[in-house]
Amino acid sequence: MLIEKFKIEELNNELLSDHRRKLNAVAPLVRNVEDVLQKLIDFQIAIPSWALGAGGTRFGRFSIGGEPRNLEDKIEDVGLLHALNRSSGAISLHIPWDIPGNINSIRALAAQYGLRFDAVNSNTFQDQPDQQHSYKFGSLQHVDKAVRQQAIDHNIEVIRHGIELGSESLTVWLSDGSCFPGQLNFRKAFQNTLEGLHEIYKALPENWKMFVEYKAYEPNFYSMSVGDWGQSYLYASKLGPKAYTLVDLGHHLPNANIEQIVSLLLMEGKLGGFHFNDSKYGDDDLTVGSINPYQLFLIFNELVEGMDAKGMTHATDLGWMIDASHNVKDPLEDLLQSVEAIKIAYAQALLIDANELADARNNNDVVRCQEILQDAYRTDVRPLVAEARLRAGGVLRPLQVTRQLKIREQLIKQRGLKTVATGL
Ligand code: AFD
Ligand code: MN
Ligand code: MN
Repeated sequence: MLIEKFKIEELNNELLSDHRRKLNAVAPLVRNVEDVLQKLIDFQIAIPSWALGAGGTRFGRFSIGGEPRNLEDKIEDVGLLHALNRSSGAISLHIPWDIPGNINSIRALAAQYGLRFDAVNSNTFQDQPDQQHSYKFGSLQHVDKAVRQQAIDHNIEVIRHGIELGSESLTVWLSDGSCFPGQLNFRKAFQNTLEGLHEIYKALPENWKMFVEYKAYEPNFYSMSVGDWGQSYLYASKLGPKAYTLVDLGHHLPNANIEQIVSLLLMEGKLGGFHFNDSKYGDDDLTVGSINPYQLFLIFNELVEGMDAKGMTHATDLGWMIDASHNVKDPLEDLLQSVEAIKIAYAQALLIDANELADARNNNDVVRCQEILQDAYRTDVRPLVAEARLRAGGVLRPLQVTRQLKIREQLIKQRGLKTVATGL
């Protein structure tokens, strides 16, 4: 669904005076407002192809209606998000859920919406109907070499698809592990996994990155073969300079200090990117910023400070992606909320004066340290985020517009009420 330029302007015009009033209140509080706005304009967050329909839970799945039926529809949905917020200019595909039929027309369709292809994701956590060996007892860690080889071959095939699409990274998330004590030899599982990752690593093109994603538990409940950042870091270090750790915000045990993990991985040059979401208990895949926006802000504070210390480019030197699932909200609205939450946290982190914070730290002025952080966090930066969106050609209020234009109703008319996306 394309939204015409004039429509966007018309919608913005009605809100412009209200926007200006709010912007004028916050802009003078920001030291380097033009620089902040440019950074916000540049910052793009990739949308995963599996987040555009109703994910459901293991108990059930409730249709939203008008869900994408195929890869073309998924690209169209991300294109719509990007037209509204100008911050979702990339899509991340899961193979084999989203194998492009005609690569040229898929590339042309994405280009039409101004989208690029972000990391490609492999899948060795499910058995496919035509698959020879089962992943029931793991993939790269498996005791049987034939199963391991099948998983390696699959990942190499995913890289091949990625090359055709113009992706530049592979994300490997392994559901491997064990459900019961004694089931696995930890060392052998690690060594097998490392060996397999090595084979995959060798197939990466020169300019590619490999992201090794960790997860504390689920679907295995006793051990995971890449269970935490330490294990991921170990694999990434042994693999070589193209391998990095990927942090999914929902993949830690409760109360983990994620911002500290982020800071140290960044310091070591081994932080590859993010899967943003939010959670209360586990891998809940909730809307970014819906449960713990302060934690998100603290993470961005470490990112901005750590990337600046290394002279990195915020927008492009790490992989930024959402990884969420939707049970009760319209996925398009949910994703707009997530992107907005990320940009708000980023904008707040950009407000922090690193020198001032360093000075407070050096004087052991703990109170001032907290004040500096919370001053930034409690600044309403929403008008800045909206201004960046406006300048980039987006709409001032994406959520409001989605409802005004009755996007979901239109999609239901176009696609039907009971459609299910591939992979869901
Ligand atoms: C998993 C991981 C991961 C994977 C996805 C598949 O977070 O990134 O690709 O779900 O649906 O929990
Ligand atoms: Mn993830
Ligand atoms: Mn997850």
